[in-house]
Amino acid sequence: MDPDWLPFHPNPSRPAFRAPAGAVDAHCHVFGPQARFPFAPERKYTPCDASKEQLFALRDLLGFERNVIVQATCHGNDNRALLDALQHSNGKARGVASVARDVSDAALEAMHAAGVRGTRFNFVRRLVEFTPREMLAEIAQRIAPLGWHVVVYFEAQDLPGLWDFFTALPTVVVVDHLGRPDVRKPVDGPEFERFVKLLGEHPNIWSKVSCPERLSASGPPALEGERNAYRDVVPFARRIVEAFPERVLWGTDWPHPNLKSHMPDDGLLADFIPHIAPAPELQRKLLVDNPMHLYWPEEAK
Ligand code: 0GY
Repeated sequence: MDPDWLPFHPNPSRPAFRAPAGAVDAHCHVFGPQARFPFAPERKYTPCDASKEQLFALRDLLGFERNVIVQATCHGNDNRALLDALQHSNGKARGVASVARDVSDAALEAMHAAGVRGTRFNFVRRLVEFTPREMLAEIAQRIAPLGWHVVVYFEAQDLPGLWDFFTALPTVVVVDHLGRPDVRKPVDGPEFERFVKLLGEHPNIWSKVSCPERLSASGPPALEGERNAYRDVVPFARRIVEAFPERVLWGTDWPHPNLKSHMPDDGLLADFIPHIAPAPELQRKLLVDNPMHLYWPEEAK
């Protein structure tokens, strides 16, 4: 399969937003290099290489200090690129891996030592084949004693069918990208209310308030350099940040895998933060306290 998506922004702008000291980009990826870490044969898309060095340079440009690197489906259950990045991060990156039910205890322990603190279950139909729930439940039981959590990715219309599975999980559960709401629907309509209820009723469920560039219906900025893009996502993200300030995370999603419409300027994405978390106190929770609690608990205040 040839690369089938756009390369990431070659020259992201420096954001106007000043992140608080210790800020964590809690959702980003590394891919390849393909020659060393081949992509999974069962993948649904092929990204271009996105190296740890490029990720760490972006971190510095944006004024962040740490990364949470998340395994994406294009690498399947082969976490070597992720582990390599963690091991070369000087302790400044932790990870979310993807594991199979038959993963050995030794492999889990090695991942933990490298900085993995969670596993990801993907329910987005365009990205993965169906994985039986009982297998995922078994994986959750395996990783719970390590203190890991489960990251879940799904689309809003699938939440009713996943509700019972998510709410029975024995760990913290982090939902990617606000549960992918359809932002053309009202923020107080039944679909998003269901998501708010999920977090409201289950104190172990968290949400990433990331990826306005994926969720926006109004689309990319009309002009290069325009800093007013993706505003239709703001009410959704802001509602979750304000209702659950202790259970939200933010990430760039660099290098924006499988995004077909456009490639966002990561500086512009960072400038989105004060719109969804206006008060400095909210920003500190979103970018520092919450990710530290989940990924570096031994250092968290
Ligand atoms: C993201 C979003 C996407 C891809 C993946 O694991 C993945 O391949 O998560 C997507 O296509 O929406 O968070 O990277």
